[in-house]
Amino acid sequence: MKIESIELRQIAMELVEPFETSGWRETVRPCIIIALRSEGLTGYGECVAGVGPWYSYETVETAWHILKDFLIPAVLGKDLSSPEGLQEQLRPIRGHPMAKAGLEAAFWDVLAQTKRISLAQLLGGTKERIESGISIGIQKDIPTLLEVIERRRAQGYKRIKLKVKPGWDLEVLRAVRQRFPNIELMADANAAYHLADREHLRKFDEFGLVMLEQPLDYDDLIDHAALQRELKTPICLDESIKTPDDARKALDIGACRIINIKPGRVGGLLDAKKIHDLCRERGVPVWCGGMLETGIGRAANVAIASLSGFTLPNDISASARYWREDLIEPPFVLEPDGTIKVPTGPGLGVRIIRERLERVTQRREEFRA
Ligand code: OSB
Ligand code: MG
Repeated sequence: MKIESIELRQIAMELVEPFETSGWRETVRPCIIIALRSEGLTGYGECVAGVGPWYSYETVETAWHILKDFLIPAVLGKDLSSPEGLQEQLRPIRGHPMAKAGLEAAFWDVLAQTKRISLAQLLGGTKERIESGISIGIQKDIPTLLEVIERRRAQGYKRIKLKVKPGWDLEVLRAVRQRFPNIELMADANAAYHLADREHLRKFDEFGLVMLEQPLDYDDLIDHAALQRELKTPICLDESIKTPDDARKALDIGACRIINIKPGRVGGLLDAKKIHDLCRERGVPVWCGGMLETGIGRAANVAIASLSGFTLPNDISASARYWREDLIEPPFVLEPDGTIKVPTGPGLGVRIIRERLERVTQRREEFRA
């Protein structure tokens, strides 16, 4: 498969409601959409780097630079037949997993299209539907949060994830548990605490959370292992797991009991699958996290979440949870049983709405072999 051309588009999409975590607040979601052409087909990938270096060090600007000046020159005009082959070309370039993952995703889409199978099939997915959960940002007060949860439950979201931070945690969880004693509930701190907060974090155990996501530093494994020894609640790592080796080390030292897999964070679907395979071997549950993706990135997440080891609900909600108009057709919708259907058409299995993509494009550049 000769890579004939690659197009980068920086887009900006307005979120239907702001999204706030322990460390940042987003109202508009910029990202880079990568279109890769080969053998008369076009594959699409989404690079999830955003406005600023808050979740990780990557931003739209760094990703554009790395794609344009390093990743694209490394693969343009090359004849590559597998994601392993693509990864090999990118190996000399260190870091920048989100930039790599966006490019790799476009390649996976074309590859699946040439084989006339869905991306889910190509990845080895077996599920026809994936379980959908929702991540609810920090709200202005507790009554507002309770209303939001009520509304989301009514829409069919079964698993609720709450963003927490010091000052928006125990009291909030207590109120939520009082109102919803039996819901599947979890919390995500986005690295807002320190090991010195261990006494405070032990109090999370009283809420029966299915997991506590990334309580400590974004680069840490060691302190998480110490914390996990003291908590009943399973720790799930997000930010700290950047490679399959990180996942192996985390499991070896007991830094977590669950892993959130995000293709963007780990450099692509190939390494996301490797982490899935490792966790499955070791009996560790995984689920697919989200980065507020448009339908393009969402479709790739749905595909990887169709693998059998993704046994916990994913941060993959319906298109309407994020966008007034998604970039794809049909949009992802929540089924009455709280799941999302895995597309069966070739590649991503969704149609990209070119006019909408054009409308949200802020910068575009094309590279030809
Ligand atoms: O930590 O999981 C996270 C969104 C942006 C960056 C980081 C995270 C999140 C979410 C929302 O929690 C996931 C989603 O619904 O896409
Ligand atoms: Mg997280």
